[in-house]
Amino acid sequence: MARNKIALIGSGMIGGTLAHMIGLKDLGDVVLFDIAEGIPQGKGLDIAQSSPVDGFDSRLTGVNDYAGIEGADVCIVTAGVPRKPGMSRDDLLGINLKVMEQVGAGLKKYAPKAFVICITNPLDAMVWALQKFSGLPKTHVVGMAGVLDSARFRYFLAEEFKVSVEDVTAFVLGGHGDSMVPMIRYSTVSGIPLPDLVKMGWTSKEKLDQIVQRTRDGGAEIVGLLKTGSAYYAPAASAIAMAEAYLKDKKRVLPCAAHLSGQYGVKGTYVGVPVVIGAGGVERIIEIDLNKSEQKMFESSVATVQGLTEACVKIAPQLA
Ligand code: A3D
Repeated sequence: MARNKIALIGSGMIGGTLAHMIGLKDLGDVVLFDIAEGIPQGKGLDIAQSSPVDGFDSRLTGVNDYAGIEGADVCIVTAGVPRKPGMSRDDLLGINLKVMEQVGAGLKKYAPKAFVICITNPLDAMVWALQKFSGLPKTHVVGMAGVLDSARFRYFLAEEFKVSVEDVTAFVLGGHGDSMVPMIRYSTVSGIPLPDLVKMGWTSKEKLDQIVQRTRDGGAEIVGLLKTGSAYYAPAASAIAMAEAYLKDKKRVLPCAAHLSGQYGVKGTYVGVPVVIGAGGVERIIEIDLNKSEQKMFESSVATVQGLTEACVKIAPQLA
């Protein structure tokens, strides 16, 4: 059986980390693509030289031509620019939209059957544009944000409760940005919902509110510390979980930016919701019950995302 081919469109901080993780997990052969000459080739060679030490057989190559991604099973897109301190994700819209147009054309020509995971910010608008530019099925173009936002939430909660991160489940709905909606009611420690843990005295409502806010600001906290770019280890790990769910038909339930066609009362927008990922791509969108305040937060998050997609249409009217 042929090995899986995983194409990484963008070989910067996240792209390089993805390539290394794919090697360590032996998920398949990797093609790193970038417009910067030498970067994908250099990173590919460096990681390949670690393979005898770590004992993996993934082949890693670097290319500057989309022909190199031909026939990829999975494409993970990080091409574009990241934030600098003081910038919001939305400030990246104009420049990264142009990048999505090029990536979309490359995917359409060389990898029309791939499962595509977009990471480029502003995430929900970029994945929406990428699906339109590429023309790939909506089930096969998805955005990574919810897995990362939930992981941040889980990490902070595990720290607060002094329990293993493995026993904390959490998820975050809505757009990737300040309007994301961490779902307190649906987040648990081994099945015990957070509101019950407040009643049990494990934490206070105020502390929980602080954790929610820190989760919302999770990306900015790291940008502020790094000063020259944004987070890359946890974003890469999150995208790998999605790729693995597809390649191994795991049918994992993960929060992802998925195309809504009426679910949650939303049509034609990509936004973060829980989905099932398996060999069919996004196989199911899970509609959970929202209470009034969650519904309100979700709607305002959707409105923010729709504002960004409208801004995309102003720049690229063919997206309308
Ligand atoms: P960085 O290290 O700058 O890598 C981006 C790479 O894209 C660079 O190597 C560029 O040369 C390359 N590139 C630029 N233009 C093109 C193009 N037209 N075609 C192909 N490659 C191109 O950034 P990064 O890896 O740290 O971040 C990548 C993206 O992910 C940014 O937009 C970030 O904002 C975003 N990001 C998203 C999340 C989410 O949770 C959604 C988290 C962290 C970063």
